[in-house]
Amino acid sequence: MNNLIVVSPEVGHALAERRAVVALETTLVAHGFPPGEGVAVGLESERRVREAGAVPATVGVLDNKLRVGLDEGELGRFGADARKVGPRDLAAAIVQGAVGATTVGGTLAACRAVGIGFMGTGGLGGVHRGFPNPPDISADLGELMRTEALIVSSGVKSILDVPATAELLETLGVPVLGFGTDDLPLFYAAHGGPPVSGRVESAEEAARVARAHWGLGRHTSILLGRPPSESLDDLEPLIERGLADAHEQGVSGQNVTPFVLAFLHRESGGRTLAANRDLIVDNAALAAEVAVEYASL
Ligand code: PSU
Ligand code: MN
Repeated sequence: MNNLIVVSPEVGHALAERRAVVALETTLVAHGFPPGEGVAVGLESERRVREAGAVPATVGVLDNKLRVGLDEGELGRFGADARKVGPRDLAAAIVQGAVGATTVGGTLAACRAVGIGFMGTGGLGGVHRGFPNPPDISADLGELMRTEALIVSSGVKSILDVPATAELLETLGVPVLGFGTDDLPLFYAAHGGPPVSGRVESAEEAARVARAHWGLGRHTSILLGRPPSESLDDLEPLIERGLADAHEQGVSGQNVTPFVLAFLHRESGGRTLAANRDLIVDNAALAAEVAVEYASL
């Protein structure tokens, strides 16, 4: 380890003893919910990870360090004015003393650096719709290609081109497992995505597949897609309006995803907000269950 990364004592001890640790991101805390509400989602995710017997390791940049494991006061600093920090942004955020909310990709980079093998999130980033000019492909995919971690999410965010993202995951050799499902969940919707590369029925089975994948010398992540318990199946028209709105207002790059999520939260009368919160904390809990199974293999 070097002095750019600070691991909390609790997470450090758990890693040293090879106990179950689950990484959580801070972009959704800072930018995935209306001001103030994201911190509650982060805290509830941590609670669910603990309840399942694992140690939460929430990741973000604070005070010139990449921090792994935050306390409540520290998590509270990840407000709407935090910088969105993907893998390319880590170094500058550290040097410049920014409050840096790490994306899935940024969080996976921390996982690789400190040896955390499990993570929970809401929905992965991927290929944006229409392969726009310039093309927009989430840096989440680049880190999935090179980080040995199993990440539980409700598939790929449905505001993206999900089939194209699934094809790219295949190209990168990233297993896409369905948790009791043959097709990838569509974030807010439980079903309707492209076929998964393999279906597992339990946390224990997912843990065994992960061990075999890494045991074969595969150095990629594994996506475990968990369908949200409550499925919102009528959102496509609203998603199209949100994307059109973003386009008309000239929103681009890292701002697209938070813009469209906020649009949906507002225009659905809070339905996507509740759904997003529930699926994030449930995914964190499942990531913890898999991590606990893995530790006992
Ligand atoms: N899942 C959610 N809400 C979010 C995200 C995931 O339920 O806000 C974030 C993650 O941090 C993910 C990021 O890495 O969206 C993808 O952003 P982009 O499309 O700009 O790569
Ligand atoms: Mn992007």
